[in-house]
Amino acid sequence: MANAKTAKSKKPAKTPAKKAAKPKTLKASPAIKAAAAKSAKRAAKGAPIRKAKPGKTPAASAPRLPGRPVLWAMAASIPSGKVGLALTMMGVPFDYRHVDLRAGAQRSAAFLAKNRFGQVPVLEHDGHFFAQSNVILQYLADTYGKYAGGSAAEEIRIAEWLQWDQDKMSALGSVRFFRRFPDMAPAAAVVDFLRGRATQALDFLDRHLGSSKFIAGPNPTIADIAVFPWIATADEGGFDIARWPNLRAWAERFARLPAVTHPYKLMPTQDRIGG
Ligand SMILES: N[C@@H](CCC(=O)N[C@@H](CS)C(=O)NCC(=O)O)C(=O)O
Repeated sequence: MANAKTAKSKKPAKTPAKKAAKPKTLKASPAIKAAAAKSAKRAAKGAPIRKAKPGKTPAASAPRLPGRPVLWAMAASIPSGKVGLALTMMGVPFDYRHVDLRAGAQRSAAFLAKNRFGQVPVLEHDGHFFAQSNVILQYLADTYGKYAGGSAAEEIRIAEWLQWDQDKMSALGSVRFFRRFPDMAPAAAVVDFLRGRATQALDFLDRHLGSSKFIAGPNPTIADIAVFPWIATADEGGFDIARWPNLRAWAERFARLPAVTHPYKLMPTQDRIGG
């Protein structure tokens, strides 16, 4: 979140031409449009896009200028799917740019200029590029004020889970990857080790969800958005979620929320601009 705020505060003022063009690309409510116009005026004067109101957490204060984001990604990539899911659940229309990982597009100079790590997803928003799926989720939650937690303490709890997700769910992702692309798999012992780590993580999550309705507490947050796409595709790694009843119940509960869809259903497979 800090990165996003820093990036926002360094944002150059918009030119009048850009300001005039922006609203045409937005599909937002009148309230959001009014907030956007106000932010743009302040930005033109060199002010930061959003000033935190005293006594309010960042997530609880008004949304910043919500220009239409562009998601640079690949449909089958779970980190990409997290961002697609977050944008969809937050009701944010986005453009989509397919990055052909098989062709090595992520190593091109043009892509590395967007993301030094050479990976998808990348979120382009208001002239800034954001990398690392869970950081992007925090940026979106902060920007749109949704699934962000209602207090500073909750935001920290969510951040802990996002870190856990990166640490532990990556094993699940690797097992899935090596099953999808066996020719790239390392020695069986390595895959077994990763499977063991993933299983331990699922055991842990199942225990936790025995007493917590959603991952970071009683309400759905970006922590759930980060984890759900891994669980929705766990069968591709040979993990049967039915083995973890609390986890399965959570996944069903989460899937009943408005706009929640399987990552493969919501991610475009080719460029989508507008619409
Ligand atoms: N920690 C990163 C991981 C992203 C990641 O692993 N992306 C993969 C696709 S799922 C990628 O771009 N791989 C291409 C490469 O590393 O060359 C995140 O959460 O965004």
